[in-house]
Order: sequence, then structure tokens, then C-alpha cells
Amino acid sequence: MAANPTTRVPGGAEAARHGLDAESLQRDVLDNLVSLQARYPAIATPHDWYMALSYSVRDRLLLRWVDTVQRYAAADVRVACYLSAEFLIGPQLGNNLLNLGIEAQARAAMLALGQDLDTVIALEEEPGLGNGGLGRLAACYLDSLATLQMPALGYGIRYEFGIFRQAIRDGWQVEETDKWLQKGNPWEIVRPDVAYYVNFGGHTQSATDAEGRFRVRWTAANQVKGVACDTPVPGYRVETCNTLRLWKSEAVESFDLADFNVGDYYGAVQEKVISETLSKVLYPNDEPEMGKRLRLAQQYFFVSCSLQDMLRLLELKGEPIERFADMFVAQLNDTHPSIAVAELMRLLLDERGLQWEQAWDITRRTLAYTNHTLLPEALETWGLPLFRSLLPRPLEIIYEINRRFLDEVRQRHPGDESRVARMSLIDESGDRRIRMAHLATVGSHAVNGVAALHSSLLRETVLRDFAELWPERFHNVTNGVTPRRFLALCNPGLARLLDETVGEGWIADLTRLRGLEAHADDAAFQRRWRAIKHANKEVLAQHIQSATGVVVDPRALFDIQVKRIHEYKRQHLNALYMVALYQRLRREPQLALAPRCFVFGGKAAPGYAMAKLIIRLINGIAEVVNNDPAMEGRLKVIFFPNFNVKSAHHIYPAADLSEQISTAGKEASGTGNMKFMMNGALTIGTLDGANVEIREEAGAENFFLFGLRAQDVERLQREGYRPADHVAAHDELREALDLIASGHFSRGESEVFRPLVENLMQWDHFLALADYADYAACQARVDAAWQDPAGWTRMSILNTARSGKFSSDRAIREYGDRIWSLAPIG
Ligand code: Z15
Repeated sequence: MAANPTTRVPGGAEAARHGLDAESLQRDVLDNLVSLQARYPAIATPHDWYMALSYSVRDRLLLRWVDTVQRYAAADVRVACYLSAEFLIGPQLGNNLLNLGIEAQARAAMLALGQDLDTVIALEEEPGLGNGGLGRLAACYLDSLATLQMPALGYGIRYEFGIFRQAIRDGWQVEETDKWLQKGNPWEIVRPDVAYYVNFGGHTQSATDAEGRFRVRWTAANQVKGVACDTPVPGYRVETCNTLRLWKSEAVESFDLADFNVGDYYGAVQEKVISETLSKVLYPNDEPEMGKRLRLAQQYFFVSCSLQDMLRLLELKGEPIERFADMFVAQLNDTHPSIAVAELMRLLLDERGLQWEQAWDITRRTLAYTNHTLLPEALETWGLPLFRSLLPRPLEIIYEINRRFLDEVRQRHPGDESRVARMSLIDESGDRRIRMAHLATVGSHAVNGVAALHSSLLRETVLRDFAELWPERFHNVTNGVTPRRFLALCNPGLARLLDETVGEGWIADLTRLRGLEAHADDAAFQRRWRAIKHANKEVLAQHIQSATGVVVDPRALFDIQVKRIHEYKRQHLNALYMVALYQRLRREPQLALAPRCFVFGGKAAPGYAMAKLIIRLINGIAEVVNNDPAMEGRLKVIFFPNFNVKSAHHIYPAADLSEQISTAGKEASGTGNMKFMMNGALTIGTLDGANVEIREEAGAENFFLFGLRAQDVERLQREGYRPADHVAAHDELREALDLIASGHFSRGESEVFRPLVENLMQWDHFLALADYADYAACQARVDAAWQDPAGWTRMSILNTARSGKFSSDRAIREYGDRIWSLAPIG
């Protein structure tokens, strides 16, 4: 944890008044142990201590939390609502201690109680309410919003089961249920009084109301109740404590009773089961292509609850409906919440009786949309029959939005019916489907991509026609990550050195790390830098050994690729290179190659066979390489199971080399790349996503660049790519593929990897083979650079020093300025 936090918090009498001193903490932990866990110290389990300490920390947040909520309700300020189907917040205790500045006090208190703080912190179950980058981004943004003291709320779903736990059996991924709530969640406050009803199914009727106005009534077949579950989000060393409000679904009692009264007891129970299924489980797909009814129901459920909640807060603020967009802005995290366009219209039209034009003006001024992918297979669409059966009234509204929108297009481009078809909210080319990215774009005042390259490609490809129609709506906000969790919390050794070198201000102003540049060539400073990295590698080596049984040498180059497993991210390109290295070392045992430890981590979507096969391949290579005495001290391959926020804390600080090798134009941004950079890893990467900006900031000489550019990729695929040509032209590549196909890495069973090898030879959709030669050449440059420790350390220091841009504080300031017109209130 950050060095010497005692200097950053009120000391003495003032600390005691806030209850932030060690003595009062110790007292409360003991009290809570008895009053909440019903245990006394002699029989308390480690988990009891975790709960008792967490409740004590939560108590210390409550005052700020209540104050913050009150301030927002009273003030004439706009509140940013971040709508996201995922919030991958990670373990809370360590982070809350850091942000409150009471880590040292907690350590002392626990020590006095005979407990080790780090052991207690390590017991926390991970709240895995997200898949990967998109969900973690939302969590980083909440941390920055609170730290910058901006009025904000996160809205999402309180999944009972988060992302599955990944086990590895015989080299294959096996999914296990994530029972994160089993032992209770001390951070959550359930608010049964903050609840809303959400309609599903049924039919609509239009009628004229008492004042003679046309109104639509939606008679639902089923209603679900959403109950608010709040988690505090304290800013770093500030009074602000924002809220993450997640909705859990419950059955509506009156519906049950109605059925019960007519004697249909089992029918009533059945309804209840369906309602309670809604927020049960997170869909484990990082870039979806499923079209499941329950998933659409989840999206509508949390969006409707959130918008109803915002309308209620408006009332609490004493503001009229006309002021809604002045008081709230809702950021749509990808298309998952894009049904908000239709739902806000419905609430304003049907429930508040507004006219279309006024409702539309409010809706558009309220909503803003962030796009996170260009992959056509990941762009969300919903088939009309499914949509109609679940959401008949929102569908009518979408039709009307589309009718008015296409009129506008026709007026601008008379006779251009192919443009109309391209832009329509409904794709009429096959079975008719609603295009959620179009709905989000039409219903928002701002649309943004998540890295400079991605935003340009968005304007030029997927949303080209829209950018032509409304150029002023399009923005870029390059992603960022929180330096609190991903540097101060996870890398305490380095944090101490940074405090000492540039002062403690870096944690809330990451650009101050520039002050490290002056020390990049200082031999004594370099020695300390290396010692910290080495210690972090020893810690990771311990975790690797307990997770896999494999012993790795911390002196080796730690070459790490952790992220979801996807063909476009090209873990298989990395694997091909490992096989080639293994072959080289078998042939030439004396080869002067730096000892390397390749580390992989990441989950595959349970239905994504090729991604699962890539995991099997990495484990197959690991089994062979790690058991070959000739590879001892030269090569190790690790697949670290169940990569999540918790294990990430040990992984980023221990990396020498960060693998960011996606096919150019496919990775929208990447955020792991930023976490590695902050922790002093060098990047080997393509010109893709935020890598482009990472290289700009670090300097080209401090970045290992390889591979085709986005335009090359596009041209090659347009003109006809022939993967076999690359195999024929490259002996090492052919031999690697042959060895994989031979069964060498699958215990002699040559069929296991056939689908993977054949897919590469025939299609290779993500150009792994086209980029192989350049990747291998670049890896040789990495090897040479590693042989010069002073040169490598200099580059490592400069990467950390120049990572300031990638703080989520910078990103959130940009959202505040450019998209939300929202200022911090102190
Ligand atoms: C997801 O994690 C991302 C995009 C998606 O469309 C979905 Cl469904 C999930 C990722 C991008 O792949 C990654 O490049 C980006 O850094 C991240 O979102 C946050 O913007």
C-alpha cells in the first residue's frame, strides 16, 4: 500500500474524532466481531476478522456517504449517471483503506488483535460483476469520479453469480460457479424502500385520457421489482463518497397473491422463480453474439430501474421534469444500456404525459454513448419477434423514432434509399433486427470511441453515415485506469520509491511521474528500481507455484499476456513464437537467449470453442516445456488460472514485458496495456487501440513495435489474404505449426489441435501468420535489449514516468468537459 499513509490523514485528536485512529478501529473491530459475527476472538475464523474489519471501515465511510448524497440532492448541479451492465470493482477492503488513508492504522489495530492485515485482505471474495475491459473501465471511472469530487452514480445489475471461476483440468478450461455472496457482503447496503416496477410482455392499447390527449397504455404480462443495493465509492483522500447502485430483481407480491387466490399456487411460485432469475447470473461473453431473451430482459430491467430512480431524484431535488437533462446526464457504457433511448421516451410520454418533441429533446440531451468495439460480430442487434414479445411498447417507440429519423435522412439525401437502409434502426437485410448502436447514436447528444485510432475508425467505418450527418456529436476519450488500485495499492514497493522521488502528489496527479525522468540514468536509482521489480517477481513466482506447482526463476524475463482469450487478441501468435523458441533451443542448446518465463492469464467465453482450444494449446506447450530438462533455466510457460482483479494485483507489478499484440484495428483501446506501463513493463505491440498513444507518450525508442498497420490489414483482407503463403515462406513458422499438428503438445493425440491449425492455414481471420515474421524479429530485439540491464531499466523508468496520460482522472476530466458539461463540486 502507499508509503507512509499516516502523513496524509488527520493525526492525533482529529483522527480520533473521525474514528480513524488505530485505537478506535481496534475497539470497533472487536465490537463488530461480537455484535455482527457473534464470535469472540478465541473462536473467530480469519473470515470473521475480515467481516469485522470491513464493517468497521464501512462505518467510517457512512458519514461521508450520507453527506455526499445530501449535497447532490440539494445542489443545483448536474449528476453523471454511468449506466453499465458490468462493474468489475474487485476487492474493496484494501482499496477503501487506501482511499481513506487508514491502512497503517488498520494494520496496527489488527496486529494488536493478533491478526495480519494482508492475510485478512487476501480473504475477500472478488465481486466479479464483469467480464473484462469494459466492466473494469466502469470501476476505474467510478474511482476517478469520486476522487475528482464529481457528482456521479454508477447504475448496474447486482448479479448473484458473477463471472465464473476458471479451473484448468487436463489443460482445458472448466467453469465453476462464482458464489461470491455465500459468506455475505459487508460493503453492500440493501434499500428495500428504493424499488421500482418493470414491465415485460403483454400488449399495448391507445386511448384518450381525461384531458382528451392521446395516451398509450402498456398492459404487461409480467412485472418484476428492482431493489437498490448500494456500495459506497470513496474518493482518494477526499470527503466525497459516491454510490454504485446495483439492482436486484424480486418477484412482485401482488402478482403472486392474485394467482394464489385463484388457487394457482405453483403458477405463483413459477412467476417468482422467473423474476428472481433476472439478476441471477452475468453473461460470460466479453463481446456478445447470443441474443438471449434473459439478457435483453436484464438490460431493460436495470435501465428502467435506473431511469425511474433518476426521475425520483429529480423530484427530491424539487425540479420540474423540463429540467431533467440539466440535472442528469447518462453515459451508456456500450450498447447494453441503449434501450434507455426508448425507455426514457416511454417514461416521459406515457408516464409523464409530455409531447413527443419535448420528450425527444430531453432524451437526446440526457444520453451519451460510448462505443467499445468495431468488430461486426460484436455489434449488438436483437431480432424483432423476440424484442416485440418482451418489450412491445418500447418497440413502438423505436419505430416512431426511426420513422422521424429516416425522414430527416431522406430530406438531407433525397433519393438515396441505400443510405436510408444503411442507417435505419432496423436491419431489413435478413430476418429483421434492431441495431442497438444506431439506436444509441440517434438518441444521444455525444458519441465517443475509447482511443484516438478507434474513434477515427468509428467515424470512418461503423458509424460513417452518422458522423457525416452529425460531425459535432463525435468525440474521442482515450481510456484510462486508476493509479490508486493499479499502482499505489498493488505495487507498494514502487509506490514508496515514487513518493520519495516525486512526492506523494502523483497518486492524484499522475503526470507528476514525469519527475522520474531525471533519474532514468542514475545507477543507484536504477538498482533500487530493479530490486523492487525483482521483489514483485518473487511474489508472483510464489503465487504461480501455489496455483500451478511450477517453480519459476524471478531472474528470467517475465513476458506476460493477460486478458480475455480471443482470436483477435492473438494469444496464439504468442504461442507460435514460444514453440519456435522451444525448437531453437532444442536444436542449439548453447544459443545465447535470455531466460524467459511466459505467463498467460484470461478466461474464454464458455461457448467459444477456439478460445478454449487456445487455452488447451498454451497448457500443452507448458506441460512439455516445463518438464523438459533441456529447457531448465531457459524457458518456462505458465497459464495462470482464473485471472481476475485480485490476481491482477500480483501480475502487473511483476511484468518485464507486456504483450499487446492484437490485429491492428481490432482492439478498441485496451486498458491492461496502461496498467503494465505504469508498473514499468515495456510493451511489445502493434499499432492498435491505445498502444498508439502509449508509444507516442513513451517515445518510439522505448516501445517494441511490430506488425501490419490497420490500413494494411484492411487492404490485405480486401485483396484476398492467403495464409499458406506465409507458412511456405517461413521455415520456423511451418515447423511450429507442424509440431503442434503432430500431437507433440497433446500427449500424442494429433486430432486435438487440428481445428486450430486448419483454421490458421485456411482462414487466419486475424492475420497471425502474416504478422509472425515481424513479431519474431521484434522479440529478438526484446532479447537483445534485455541483455543490457542499464538500458532496459532506463526504458522501464521512462515508461512509468510517461504513463501520466493514462490515468482515469484525465479521462474523466475529458468526459466532464467535453460530454457532460459537469464540474466538480468541492
Ligand atoms: C469489452 O470488454 C470491450 C468491448 C466490448 O464491446 C465488450 Cl462487449 C466488452 C473492451 C474492448 O475490447 C477493449 O479494447 C477496451 O479497452 C475496453 O472494452 C474498455 O473500453
